[in-house]
Amino acid sequence: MFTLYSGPLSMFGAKAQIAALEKGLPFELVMVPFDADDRYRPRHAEVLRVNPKEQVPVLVDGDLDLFDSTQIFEYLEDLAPEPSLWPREPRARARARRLEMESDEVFFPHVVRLFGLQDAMDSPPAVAACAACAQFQRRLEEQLLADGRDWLCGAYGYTDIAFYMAQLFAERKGAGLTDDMPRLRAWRKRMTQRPAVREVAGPMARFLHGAGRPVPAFLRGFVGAT
Ligand SMILES: N[C@@H](CCC(=O)N[C@@H](CS)C(=O)NCC(=O)O)C(=O)O
Repeated sequence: MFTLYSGPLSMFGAKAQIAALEKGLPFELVMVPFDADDRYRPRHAEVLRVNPKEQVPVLVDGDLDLFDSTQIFEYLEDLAPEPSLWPREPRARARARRLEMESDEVFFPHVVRLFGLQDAMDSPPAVAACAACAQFQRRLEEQLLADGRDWLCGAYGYTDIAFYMAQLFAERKGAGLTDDMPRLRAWRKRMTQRPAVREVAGPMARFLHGAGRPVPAFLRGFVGAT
């Protein structure tokens, strides 16, 4: 049994938590403090001990300390190879890993830029960040979900988990899915129906609601709002 340190609005922690639930692995979840200014203060002692970047998620399994959601994915995959959450074929696997990385490191940074621009969504940097998000999402809509495919990289897996969390935050910050992305909307609905995803997205929606923050429309069912 390992311990996973995450935060109530940690999109990277949520990735790791969903994956652990999908694998059916027993674990203890520790939510680190998170203040009204969206800062992880005070830092949890275990997060400080394990991660020089002082970020969640952190996983502690006996004498093994890990940080970074993608590193945690790899450990979970080795711990519980079934159900596999990466494609088996090497090129398909490489492509899935590439998109998982792009979701975190190409798409999500545009969303992060919007965090500080919520009162200036008409400003050139905000417009550019929204355009970059739309371009990325359109690529998935047109290329990956074509031909009736249900998941981004073949079977359901880590890439779906990573992009679900990244787009959830894009939605919160004004760069969400648009009406011309019906396949991504259907994919998101499929994602939101998965028990592992519900177990993580539900508390996140309720945390937002409890803090008086907007809840994305596709998550409002979790808080009983319309
Ligand atoms: N690449 C890392 C990113 C982790 C990350 O940015 N974590 C955020 C929460 S979602 C955090 O702890 N931020 C606190 C800070 O940077 O001060 C991963 O995949 O785990």
